[in-house]
Amino acid sequence: MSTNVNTDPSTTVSRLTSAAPSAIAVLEINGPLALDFVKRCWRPNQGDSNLQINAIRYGFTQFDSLANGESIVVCRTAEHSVEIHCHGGRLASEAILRGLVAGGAVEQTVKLRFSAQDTDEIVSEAREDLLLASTLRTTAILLDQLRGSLTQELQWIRSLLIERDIFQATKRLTQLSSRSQLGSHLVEPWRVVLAGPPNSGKSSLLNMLLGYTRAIVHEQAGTTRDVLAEHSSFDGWPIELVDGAGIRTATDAIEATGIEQTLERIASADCTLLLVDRTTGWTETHHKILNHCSKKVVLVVTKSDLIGVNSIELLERTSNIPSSISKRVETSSVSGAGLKELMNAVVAFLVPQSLSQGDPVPFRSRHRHILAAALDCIQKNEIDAAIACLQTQAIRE
Ligand SMILES: Nc1nc2c(ncn2[C@@H]2O[C@H](COP(=O)(O)OP(=O)(O)OP(=O)(O)O)[C@@H](O)[C@H]2O)c(=O)[nH]1
Ligand SMILES: [Mg+2]
Repeated sequence: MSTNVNTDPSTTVSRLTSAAPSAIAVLEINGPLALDFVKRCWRPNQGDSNLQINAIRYGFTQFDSLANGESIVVCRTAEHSVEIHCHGGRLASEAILRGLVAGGAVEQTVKLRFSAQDTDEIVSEAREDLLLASTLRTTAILLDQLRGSLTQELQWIRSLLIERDIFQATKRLTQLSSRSQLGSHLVEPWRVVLAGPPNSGKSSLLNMLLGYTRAIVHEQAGTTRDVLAEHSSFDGWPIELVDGAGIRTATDAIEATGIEQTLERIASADCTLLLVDRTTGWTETHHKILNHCSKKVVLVVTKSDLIGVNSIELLERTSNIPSSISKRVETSSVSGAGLKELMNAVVAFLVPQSLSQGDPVPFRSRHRHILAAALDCIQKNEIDAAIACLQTQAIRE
């Protein structure tokens, strides 16, 4: 395909798969001239270049560019629609997309592509977020919303309001709102920060939880200085684990900066794992860290392999651990003891409600605002306004 051809606004090309590198990327060409576009840039490995609907064909790209000779699979999915499946590396798919644009097609963002395809905005949003979901569990929840769970629930609540069944409508709206927190983490991970004095075992625990050595572990106190963040999942929920500098009076300016950054992360964390080394016990530093924790805290007594007594009991008897820390777990990064229990405690904290297959979940801030607005109207006894909040137009952006 030669470059600098006049742009044809009726032919669009979109990337249907995530921009993140993956095994395979899928591009879609749409429009009355889609077939011509594909025929100009594709050389079949055998046979002619006729494309029957739903037939899968193999071949190579033929552009006047670096994308020339790339192995691709071509499938005409409808009269005016053709998919190109290519290697999923960012540059390989980008080169083909650029080749098509240079040939005159117009690039369409995936958001616009999905909006054009779906009559329901929530379905488009679920389709978009599915590209970014990182676990099977969150993928399944988004698939439920793609199949209409949230839309149907909003319609159902709306019909309850029309019938003036305010009690049931409020109950269902409240239940839906209670899933907002969970819904906001289907793509964005929960942030879990490991905090404690130097040498309490933060980096060792990070490595154990990740299942590979990410952070340097050393007996010298003050080993970690930079903040380290890695993505993982606990029981299918996306988690970002953060390790940082041990909290103490800094010995130099670099360590002071690291401690400052770690305290900032603690303050904004969804959950803090407050580590107490069982050989040193609870200290004033733990109180200081606790003052920075804005949300949930799990007390983790580390190095349980070192002494044979129940250190949590010992700790509770000998120190003034605030009773506000209700979750306490004992772990060993040597034996792996307590890790499963710790992960369960974190999940129980972050995802307190249970979810069944097909349950509706508000997963965008737009949905949360609609629910809040509807509940607010009901509280003011403005039922028609609440109905208006939930009607289809309001569900669209
Ligand atoms: N026996 C035993 N030793 C541990 C355990 N966890 C950590 N250690 C040891 O404790 C020392 C400090 O461990 P780190 O994981 O580097 O501690 P840290 O909290 O990250 O320390 P800083 O980065 O200096 O703040 C190392 O010598 C580890 O081998 C454990 O569960 N059991
Ligand atoms: Mg460390």
